Amino acid sequence: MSEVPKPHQPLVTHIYTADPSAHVFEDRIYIYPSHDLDHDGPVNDNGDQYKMEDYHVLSMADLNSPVVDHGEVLHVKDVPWASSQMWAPDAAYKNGKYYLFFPARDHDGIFRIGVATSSSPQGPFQPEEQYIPGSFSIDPAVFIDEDDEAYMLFGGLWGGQLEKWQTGSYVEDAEGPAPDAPALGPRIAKLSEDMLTMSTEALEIVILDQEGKPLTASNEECRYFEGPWMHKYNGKYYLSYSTGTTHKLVYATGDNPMGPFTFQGTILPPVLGWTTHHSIVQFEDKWYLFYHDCSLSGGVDYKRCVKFAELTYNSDGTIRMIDPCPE
Ligand code: FUB
Repeated sequence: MSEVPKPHQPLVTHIYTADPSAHVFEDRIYIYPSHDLDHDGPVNDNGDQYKMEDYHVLSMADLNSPVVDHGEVLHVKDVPWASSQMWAPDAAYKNGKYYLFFPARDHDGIFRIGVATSSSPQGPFQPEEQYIPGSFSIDPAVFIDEDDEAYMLFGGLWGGQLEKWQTGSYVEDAEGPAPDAPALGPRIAKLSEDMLTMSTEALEIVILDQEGKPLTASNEECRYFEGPWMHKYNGKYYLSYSTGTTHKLVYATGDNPMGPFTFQGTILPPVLGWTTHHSIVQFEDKWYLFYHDCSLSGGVDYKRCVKFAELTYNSDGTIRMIDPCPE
């Protein structure tokens, strides 16, 4: 199956895809998305409708070449520690190997993050027997800095269970912070040299407003919800993420990957569907946003499609907001 991609159009239409993590490996653009299932099961705030069971890898030689679906590269039945819900993955390259990082529920229903390896960016990927020790919640995003230090960001509210880990252990009925308290931030940890474990504690990233005060939990226009992504542009670190309940992709900037970050603004306003989730990648001399919406299914929240758009910066390093429906 191959289709030539166009900006703001589904990259592929033969399967439902979401949560695109894009990388340039071996001079091609590789996209590691979630693979949404078509089903009639329950829909709720716990995210039970996101019932994904496997991953496909997509790639293209450039933005004017057909998209190739490399097929199923990992299935939940092949992951000993996982039971269900293979949500947003990411991939990384180090030590001559490709690593697929992915969240799934363990056999107790708790989201954990696992890793699988391959000699090729196309997969297939061989999972580790156990999830990454000490991992929890969802949406891993791996950032490798210019000094080769690898970091894993992760975390998502509600169905992603981040609220349940505020004490450092899993508390089933834990609530989020009070409205005027600092919002929960994504977590970040350094990865070990072999990329299979966290070599530091998973610290919470603090996101400040323009006055230097932590964003509060009630500030749903700006505060972190899920889907972290980190990239570096002109020596600055950019942390971008979804605001969840207000359905935007926004970003903050900082001088250190561990934070703090200062909120800057919106990258993509709401698109069709509840979730919004993205990645940002440089290919040759341009930057691109990969994102999803639900246009392929006419608006069914759990039947999504991956798209791309060019991303540009102002001379001060701020990101120009992208119009998801250009004329
Ligand atoms: O695809 C399942 C979940 O929906 C992801 O993990 C979230 O980021 C949201 O896109």
